[in-house]
Amino acid sequence: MATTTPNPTMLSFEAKPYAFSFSLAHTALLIIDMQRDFLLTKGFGEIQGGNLEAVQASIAPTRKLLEACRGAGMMVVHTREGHKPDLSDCPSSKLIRQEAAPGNTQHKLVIGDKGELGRLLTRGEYGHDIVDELRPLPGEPVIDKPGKGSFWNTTILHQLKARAITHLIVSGVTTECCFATTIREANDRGFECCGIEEATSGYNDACFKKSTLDMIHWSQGLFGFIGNLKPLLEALAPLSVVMPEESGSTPPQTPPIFDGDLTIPSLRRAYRNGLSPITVIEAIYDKIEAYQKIDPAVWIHLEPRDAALDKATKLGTKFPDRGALPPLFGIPFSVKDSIDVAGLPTTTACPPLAHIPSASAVVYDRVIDEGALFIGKTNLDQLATGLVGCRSPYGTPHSVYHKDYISGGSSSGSAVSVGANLVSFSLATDTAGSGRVPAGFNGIVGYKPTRGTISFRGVTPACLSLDCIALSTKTVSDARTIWQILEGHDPLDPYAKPQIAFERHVNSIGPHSRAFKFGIPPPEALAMCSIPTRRMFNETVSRLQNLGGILTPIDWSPFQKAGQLLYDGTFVSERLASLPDEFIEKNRSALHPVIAQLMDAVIDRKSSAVDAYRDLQAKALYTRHAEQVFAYSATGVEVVIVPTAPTHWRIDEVLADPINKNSALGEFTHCANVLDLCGVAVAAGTYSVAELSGQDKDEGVLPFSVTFLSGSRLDAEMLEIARRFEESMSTR
Ligand code: TIU
Repeated sequence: MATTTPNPTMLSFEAKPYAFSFSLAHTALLIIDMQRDFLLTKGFGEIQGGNLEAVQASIAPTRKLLEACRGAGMMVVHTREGHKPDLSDCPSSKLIRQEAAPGNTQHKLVIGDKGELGRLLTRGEYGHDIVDELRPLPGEPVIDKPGKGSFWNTTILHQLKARAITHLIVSGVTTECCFATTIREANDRGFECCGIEEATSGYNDACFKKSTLDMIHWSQGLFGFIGNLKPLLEALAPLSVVMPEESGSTPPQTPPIFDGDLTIPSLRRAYRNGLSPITVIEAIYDKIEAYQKIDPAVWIHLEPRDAALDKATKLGTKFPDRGALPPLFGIPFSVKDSIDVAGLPTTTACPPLAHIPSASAVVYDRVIDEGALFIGKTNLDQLATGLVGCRSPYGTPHSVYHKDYISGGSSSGSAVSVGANLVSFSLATDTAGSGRVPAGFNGIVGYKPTRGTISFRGVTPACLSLDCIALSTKTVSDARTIWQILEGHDPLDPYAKPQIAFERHVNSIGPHSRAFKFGIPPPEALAMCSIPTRRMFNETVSRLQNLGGILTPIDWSPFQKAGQLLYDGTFVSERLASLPDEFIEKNRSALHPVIAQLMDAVIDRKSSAVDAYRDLQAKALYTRHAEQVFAYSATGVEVVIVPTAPTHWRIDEVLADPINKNSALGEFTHCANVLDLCGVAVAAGTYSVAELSGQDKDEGVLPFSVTFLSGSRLDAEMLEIARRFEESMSTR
């Protein structure tokens, strides 16, 4: 397994009230509001009577700080204060109070009024943007905030948690206003903050700066820490990676060799050092062609090599500066063939349903916008219905570990394309386990975020109210990277959740920062698992305990009942609701026989509207019960751990008994979307085929996979625990 361990380096530098200690991987530089409106003449700040000389003094030190943090690989977040052009997000207190002051001569122009840098503090205007010296690089989040603090009505807390950030180095303007408010807000949410004296300033430094900073570190650190720039730069210096263009030397004449590692941080590093995406495309097409001989059932559509090379060439021309590449520059990916790519047929492995969309799915466009390279569309179980990978007219892919064993489905080709190292990631879907099960059977990560947090627009539904985008990746960190790019409210997706939800605090220091509580299914639920699955699941539990996990009793019944509801209830009828009327009857001969049999059984049930409402009510009740399991309380757990699948079938076993073998595989995955959970399947070692089959003569190994489940919108918490588990597996 590739090692993507974030740099665990602990750094420390002198600060008040005592040294500020932080781990690089869990720290972000936060640069507050270094906007033209606050820093330049004719901007909002000057119009309000602010002393520009004072605030401008912070630009050069902030730039030094920014360069040092970028050089060390630290996350950088920028904020901008401002409002929507219609000012609907600007409270009257902010708009009127100062202007209404008796004898006011200073606040003649207010937010939204026209100034020489554009409408004041209004998004999209020249003055609202960040000064040239501190311009954000692609991939660095820019938080647009309506308040003085950075947390009110923004997604910053979520974005920091999504990257497992617990410590903040804070800079920017103005010290007395947005800088101080942000540190106070961050402190309430559990962050350890250190403000940098030289890299912040305000409009009245003579009166306020010292007091503002003193108040932060007063009383042994009431709100946080205050340090100086120089000791921080000294602490960061040893970690600095000097970019070729910064060093002034000519870039290396021989481009770096591609080592075959397709994980995102590794490719990013190679591209920064001059690797050409053309080299990567050539190498992976060689591999794809070789793999066709091992498994010809992975792809439904493969981009021609020349077309992919052409896109790689254009990408290189579009982004000539290797120090400012978008986050997915040159990252090759595949797409499950139920997800639209404009101009290519979407088949859902069901030729009668094929159509050629004129627009691509939102998820496809997002990754393309960030520089990813599309390689092809992958095989799946027909209508995205199945967990086996044996239900497609385009052939039956097998596990990358063993030709006799199933790939899992329905995102079969997606998982194999990543598991066989043909692409870095795949965009897939997961309704009942379709992203997690095949990930488990191919030794990769299968992540199913909370439903409604990634747009499902442009995807052919399987069971629309339960469908979810899934990501197939090599590592948890890669899954997290893609998730952060894809996430966001889509007002045109009827199942989208609101953008901002209640968020829990972080535990940045002390014993709580590493501890977590987890639950597992009871022994009777695990009894159906194969011998190696049970053995390895027990080992996984011990490993989690060694990582600080506290095994905590949970109520398993909502998980079990929700799983049954999906399989035995009326939700399967929703699969028919997304198809044209009488589609099954009219196309039976063109359908995969198992799918036809399954759909006929659903039609024959003649479920009533009453049945469907009863199931919806049961779903609501079980969801409430599951919320209790993950409650933000002394009894709640952060994650529930389950084997991704109870066993691993051979292809011939599934063909002999297609429906029962399929249903058994969903024992630990069916419940997740019914209960509105998030889940991630993570590789957890291998076992010998002989242990599974009981036949000493059987050769080879198969992958074991564990799935972490957590409550609605607890993705960030879940992924960090999963990442720590994965890290422990690779450093065994
Ligand atoms: N008015 C003032 O001093 N500052 C602000 O309104 N925003 C920030 O501090 N960024």
